[in-house]
Amino acid sequence: MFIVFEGVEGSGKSTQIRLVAESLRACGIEPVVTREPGGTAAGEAIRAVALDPDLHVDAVAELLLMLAARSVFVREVVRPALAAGRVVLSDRYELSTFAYQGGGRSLPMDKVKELNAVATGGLRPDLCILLDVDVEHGRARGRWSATDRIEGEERSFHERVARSYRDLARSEPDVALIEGRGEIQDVFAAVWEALATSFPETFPPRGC
Ligand code: Z5A
Repeated sequence: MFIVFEGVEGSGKSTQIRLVAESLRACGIEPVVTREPGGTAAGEAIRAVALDPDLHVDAVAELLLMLAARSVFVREVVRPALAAGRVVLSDRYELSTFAYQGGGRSLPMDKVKELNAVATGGLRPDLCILLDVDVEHGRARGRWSATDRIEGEERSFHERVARSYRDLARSEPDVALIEGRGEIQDVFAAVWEALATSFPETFPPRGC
């Protein structure tokens, strides 16, 4: 089972993945926890280039870097884990590309999706948990420091990303839009409920 967490910076993806992973462990399931771009040695090297604030990377190059990392990620991490029957929890996947490169950079969405399908070989998540937090709220959580090139983009870029995510929640299949502004444990309860509604055998409604 392939579960992806998405949202703007500071939306709480890493926090919620940690809580879901802990609850799965209590149920005797050890998930594969990973992230994009990254998750493999090549992916982490590509991430370093893609996010380096000292490098000039144009929008198309940025898209292709994300997809290069994704191709390795799908083949080296996700497919083998799914073949072994594991639950994969990933911090970001293709919706990030649609929102940041399609929405934020205004690259043509049909081409972005076409190229993405080449990178993924058509592998889609079973469920995408999209944490809905507005840009200011995410930044106010404090981790934001503009140390990566994309984080350092102007406010209007991040507003386009946030709008694009909300559009994608309506247009893409298998996306659960979760209000991300509440207390961590309240957000977690909503995340778990969405997982339990779709896959009650793996995510028992009352936990383990
Ligand atoms: N990117 C792209 O452009 N295209 C692509 O295809 C892909 C990625 C795959 C990777 O960043 C960058 O790559 C990203 C998009 C781009 N750039 N931007 N911008 P990343 O995923 O590594 O970093 P991030 O999205 O900026 O992650 P983050 O800041 O770590 O956010 P998070 O994981 O969603 O949040 P968190 O670490 O769980 O929480 C942040 C803080 O808030 C932390 O102190 C928590 O304790 C706190 N927190 C969390 N939840 C709450 C609640 N509910 N209340 C209060 N405080 C909370």
